[in-house]
Amino acid sequence: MQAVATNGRIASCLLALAIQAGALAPAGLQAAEALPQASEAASQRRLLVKFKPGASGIDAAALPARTAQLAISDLSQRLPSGAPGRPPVQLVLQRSISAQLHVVLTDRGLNQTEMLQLIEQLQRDPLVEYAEIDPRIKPQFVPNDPLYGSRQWNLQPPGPGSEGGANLPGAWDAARGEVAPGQGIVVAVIDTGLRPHVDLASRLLPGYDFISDASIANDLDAQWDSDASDPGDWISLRDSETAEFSGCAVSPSSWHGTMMAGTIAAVTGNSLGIAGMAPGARLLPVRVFGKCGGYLSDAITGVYWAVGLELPSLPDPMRAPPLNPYPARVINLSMAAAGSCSAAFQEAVDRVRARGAVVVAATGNQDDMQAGKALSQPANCRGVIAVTAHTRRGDLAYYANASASTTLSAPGGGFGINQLANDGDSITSLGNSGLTSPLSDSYGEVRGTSIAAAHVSGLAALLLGMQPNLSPDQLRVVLTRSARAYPADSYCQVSAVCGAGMLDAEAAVRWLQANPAPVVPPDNSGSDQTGGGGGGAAGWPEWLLLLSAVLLSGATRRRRQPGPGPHQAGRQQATGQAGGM
Ligand SMILES: [Ca+2]
Ligand SMILES: [Ca+2]
Repeated sequence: MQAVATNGRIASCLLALAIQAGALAPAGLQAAEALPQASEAASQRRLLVKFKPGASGIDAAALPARTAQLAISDLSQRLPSGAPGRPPVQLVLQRSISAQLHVVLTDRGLNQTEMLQLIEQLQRDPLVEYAEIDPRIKPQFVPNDPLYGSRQWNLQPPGPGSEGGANLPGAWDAARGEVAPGQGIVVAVIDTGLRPHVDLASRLLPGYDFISDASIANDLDAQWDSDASDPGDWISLRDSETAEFSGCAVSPSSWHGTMMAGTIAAVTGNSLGIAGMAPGARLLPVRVFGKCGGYLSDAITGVYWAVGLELPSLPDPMRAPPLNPYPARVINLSMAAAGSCSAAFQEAVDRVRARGAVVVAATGNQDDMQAGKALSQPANCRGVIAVTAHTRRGDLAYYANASASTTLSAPGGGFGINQLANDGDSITSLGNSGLTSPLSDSYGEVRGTSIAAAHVSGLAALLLGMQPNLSPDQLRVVLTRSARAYPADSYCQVSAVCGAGMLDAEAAVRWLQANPAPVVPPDNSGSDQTGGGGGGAAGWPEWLLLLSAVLLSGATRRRRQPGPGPHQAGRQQATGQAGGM
């Protein structure tokens, strides 16, 4: 492919991996039940009335409806007359629940004050044991996916010790309506491809494999083909000794794309595994990374295809793919390369934004304890939603790049800059047990700005499902205006490099409901991003394209640095410290 020869090779390193050492044990898990929640109806007609035992001769088990009707009618007659000018309230039996307990309707709608007055009058009747409002109860959507309750702190409402949760339950309820949150919205996962995980498969659309280099692709089919499944991206010791993969870290397969996809839109409510943020969204797998990463040119090509742009016809063997019939509204770029935004990446961002797609990117994992690390590309391209990562406690994650042009933060897991007590939990998502080629479905732990970006993509899909005509800039306004303040005295609260705040799904949904036509301020259109279009990395012998997630701890190997890029790629072995793994 000519484009490859003219493009700098983006040697990738998996700064970022995930452990999938088998399914999490279900011990201690519980399926959540729907929780009743009273609504605030403006006008009410329904109440419950229970007569005392023996009252009015209505104790018979086989209760004639007529008897209950008469008892309610008599009760109605005994009510004091209403306020001056208002006729007394008449009561009508709606149905009986038991011999003594009845659902009763008033003859007209009563406001809250009137209803409470009526209940007080009824309570004073010598034959009434109790009377109360028959409230409207809405089920609160609580996923029955077993790991939701036990492992997915990242989706839970914030609380003491878990200040960083993205607060999904209220968002799901408010966004739900008659359809699943995110329904009708396509999210492109520009990544390593996806596994047809049982907790994901029904959400997958037909994708495409844009890896143009056979050794990177690590598959048996053509360069560029319609199979976007992830065959694994492991680097063996032998691989690392070849010229092709020189400088690449020895690592098992990452299943990186599958992890991102699980957080965005895992099958939810199927009593299995995890819940996804936008259960109604569809996932478009666009495979651009394989062994040791991939080329910028392939990534950009995948982005163009994902939004439905026609690609130029190409000489064999790179046959032009068919037009994507499922254009994405959300482009998830959980990747990072050193340097300022390349001209080609900026152009891609501009073109897909012009088609109405929102571009979400990870700020990068510099993987050290330093604060104030500059954003990687493409997070530093103009118009991109740049997502840094925070921990369960709401601390800036130690590995996360963050600067003045960060848009906001989302759960990324791991320890934070301040190393708070009881912090450090990772994010649970989907994986595969295969260390090289895929074996069986698994659930694994991940941390990084990659998975933080996936959270923002998930919420973007949920919001677009509510209001599909939102522009990328309007969506940025919703996300930033609704972001939750960082915890008091946290690094981000005092440093101003973490963007607008922490992702808050319920706040975003409610903000959008209150502001259905968000106004985009001139300084909030994405033009405040730094580094755009500079092509500053052009002179580098090699770039690093990082799949920005981090593997859990164990023996650490440091990747040899191929260039002056600041990114260290440490990857570590599974230790099994994540419960049940
Ligand atoms: Ca292929
Ligand atoms: Ca599930």
